[in-house]
Formats: sequence, C-alpha cells, structure tokens
Amino acid sequence: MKRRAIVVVPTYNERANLESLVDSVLGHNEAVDVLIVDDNSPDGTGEIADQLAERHSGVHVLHRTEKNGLGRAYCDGFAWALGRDYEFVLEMDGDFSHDPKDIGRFIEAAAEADLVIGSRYRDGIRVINWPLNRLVLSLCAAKYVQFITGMPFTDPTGGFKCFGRTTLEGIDLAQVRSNGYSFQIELTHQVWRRGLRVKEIPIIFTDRFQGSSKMSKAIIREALVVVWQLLFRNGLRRCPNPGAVAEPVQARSHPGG
Ligand SMILES: Nc1nc2c(ncn2[C@@H]2O[C@H](COP(=O)(O)OP(=O)(O)O)[C@@H](O)[C@H]2O)c(=O)[nH]1
Ligand SMILES: [Mg+2]
Repeated sequence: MKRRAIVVVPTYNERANLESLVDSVLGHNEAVDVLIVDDNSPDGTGEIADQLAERHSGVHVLHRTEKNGLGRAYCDGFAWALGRDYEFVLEMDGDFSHDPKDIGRFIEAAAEADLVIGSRYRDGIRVINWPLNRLVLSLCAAKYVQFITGMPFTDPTGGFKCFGRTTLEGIDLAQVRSNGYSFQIELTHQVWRRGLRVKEIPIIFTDRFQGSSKMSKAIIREALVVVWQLLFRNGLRRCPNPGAVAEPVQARSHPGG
C-alpha cells in the first residue's frame, strides 16, 4: 500500500505565509497532502486557501465560521482526515515556524512510533528569534508539565507532530477540552497514558517573520489548569495507565484501522 500522509495546518490571518508554505510542503514532500483549516480569517486567508486547492489536487480546505481556537480547528481537521485513507496525520503551524523540509523525518520516525513530537529542547535549545521572555515561558511550561503529569517529554507544548492513523483513531476527540497550547499537552497525554510509543525528534523552531502571534494570557491560564485536570483524569498517576483507558467511540467505528 502506498504511504499517504496529510499535514493539517490551522490558519487565522496567515495571508502572507500560506501560499509559500503550501508550495514548500508540496515541493519538499512526495505523496503528502495539505489540509488548511481556516477560521474565516478577516484577511482573506480562506480565499487564498481555496485558490491553492483549485491549483493543486493534494490541497484541501475546511472553512469554519468563526475563530474558535487552535484545538477545535485541529479536531475538525483530524475528523476530516480520518474520514479518508491517510496513514499518517501531521500537525504544523501556518507561519513557517516549522520547517516543511522536516516532514519526511517525522513520517520516517512514525514507522517506529505511534506519535512523533518535534522537540525544540531535546539535546539543546533550538529556537530562533524568539524574545527571551517567550523562550523562558515555554521552557518553564515544559518543566511544569513534566513535573505535574509525569510525562517525560522535553517539549510538550510544541505543535509539530505526526500521528499514526490508529493512534489518532484511539484519541477521544470529543473528550478533548483544551483549545490553546494545552491542546498539544492534552493530546500527547492521551497517547502517552495509553502506553503507546511516543518519540521526540529534534527540530529547529523559527519565530514567524510575517503576521502576528495569537498567543494570549487566556491560553496560558488554560494550560495552567489543564495539566492538573490531566493528572486527575489519569487517576493521580504520573505514569502510563493503559488498563484504565476506555476505547473511544470513533476507534470502534473503524475496526480495520
Ligand atoms: N483555524 C485557527 N487557527 C489558529 C487559531 N489560533 C491560532 N491559529 C493558527 O495556529 C498556528 C499557531 O499559532 P500562532 O499564533 O503562530 O502561535 P505562536 O506561534 O505560538 O505564537 C498558526 O498557523 C495560526 O494561524 C484559531 O483560533 N483558529
Ligand atoms: Mg507561530
């Protein structure tokens, strides 16, 4: 069977980045499709996405009616991808912070893992152009997540990831509560607590050159609370607990994977 992967890219006001980003993904990767999930961006990103989809058969667009957070956009994108026959589903930001040339390394690593996480902090810090306060916040968040949940990963808030199809089918998307960076933590926690294989690979993260960040204080507050909820959801255990995790509905509806 031919290996097929799709990169889900959530966008909100990414007009300046989208076309070159899609060109770069398609140019550097064979047999990789792109799904743009746009939240009715006022800057016209959605129309650019439609033009790209007309031009390239491997580009698809999901339009959502309003800005409703990264997590909801990803959940809709995942449901769309799982409705088709992709073997791997990747997450990637739409602002060039993640390098489309790395996609191949994620898919290779996913042959031996259920979830591959791109890490900025494994074996050294590789973050370009971030202000010091943003870097310190991200590093402290990583330690906080490790300490409270017990997950050993160096970069739990990162958003460059690759899920094997069955891994994603096993995640109860309806149970996912968080929407900001904690969405990344929560998804990884759902995979890790089931005892699945999670692998971190090093990536270089570069701050966006165009457009602006959607980071907010509300996103930080949400993450502070969500990690405690995850600890409780795992029966106060700081280790995987596969026996206690029920099979989600969508996994049962795709028995063949
Ligand atoms: N569809 C959608 N995309 C979003 C939303 N918030 C952020 N994004 C996208 O998610 C990606 C990461 O967001 P960004 O603002 O760059 O976060 P930062 O890099 O952590 O500052 C970018 O592609 C954004 O356009 C949202 O509410 N809806
Ligand atoms: Mg960004």
